[in-house]
Amino acid sequence: MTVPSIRTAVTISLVPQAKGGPFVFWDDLGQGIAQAAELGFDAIELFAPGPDAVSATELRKQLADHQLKLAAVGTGAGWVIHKLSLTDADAQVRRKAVDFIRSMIDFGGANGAPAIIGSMQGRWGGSVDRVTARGWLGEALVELGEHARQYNVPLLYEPLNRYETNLCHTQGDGVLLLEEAGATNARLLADLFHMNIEEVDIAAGLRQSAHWLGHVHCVDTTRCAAGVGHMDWPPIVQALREIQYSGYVSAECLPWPNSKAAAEQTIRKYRQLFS
Ligand code: LER
Ligand code: MN
Repeated sequence: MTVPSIRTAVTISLVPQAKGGPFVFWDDLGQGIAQAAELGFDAIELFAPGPDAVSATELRKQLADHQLKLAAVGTGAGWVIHKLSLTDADAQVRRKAVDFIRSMIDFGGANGAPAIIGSMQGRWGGSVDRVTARGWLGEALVELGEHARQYNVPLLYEPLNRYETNLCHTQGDGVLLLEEAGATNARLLADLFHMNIEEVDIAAGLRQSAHWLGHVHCVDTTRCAAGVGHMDWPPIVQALREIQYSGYVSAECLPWPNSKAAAEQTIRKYRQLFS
């Protein structure tokens, strides 16, 4: 169906506090997995409340039964539920944030999947200046990337738009952050929703990430499923081909008009774009 190098994933959220967020399937892991398989996705991306919400063994079995992979696990529950961030002014909170992400790396790693650092990066402000916060973030990306190595997966770092962080907004700046920190086992996550707000040119941003690119949240300008918006797709597909991107395109999008329709729309558009 799709070219072997680009694989497809769809999101499942098990975090009630994230209701209203950009996830296709909600609450019921088994049902989400069954629907993802039925539609022909290669994998699911899981947003879980913590490392113990689902047993890694049980997850492995359910995925194997449906011939699905785990593409990635989100860590945003550490922020949404526990208000932990890697750039909090309080060293104890920063340490708890690192520990939470370590446990999510273990959870994902047990199923061959990387963990994503998005909202857990936090923001600078108050008593913490930008350079200090970027320094703490860089150190955490090194430490957590090294922790992920044992599972042969990278750590995924996601630049976010200006309304969600003030630390790093673009792929180009993400490359700088990883290079300056020496985070050699971290890779960038390109979320086209954030990129549509922050990049001068989305395709150029993807080219800038080049070998640092590890995952794509592939959604439309509306944050609905690909195809439900005014994204200019041909240059994006061309850029991914040029940099020989071989990771997942994942539907971290709103369940609009409902979960099933968003998933169907996504897989239809992914096949059209990436076949
Ligand atoms: C949040 O806007 C987002 O895109 C997530 O992937 C961050 O964890
Ligand atoms: Mn995202």
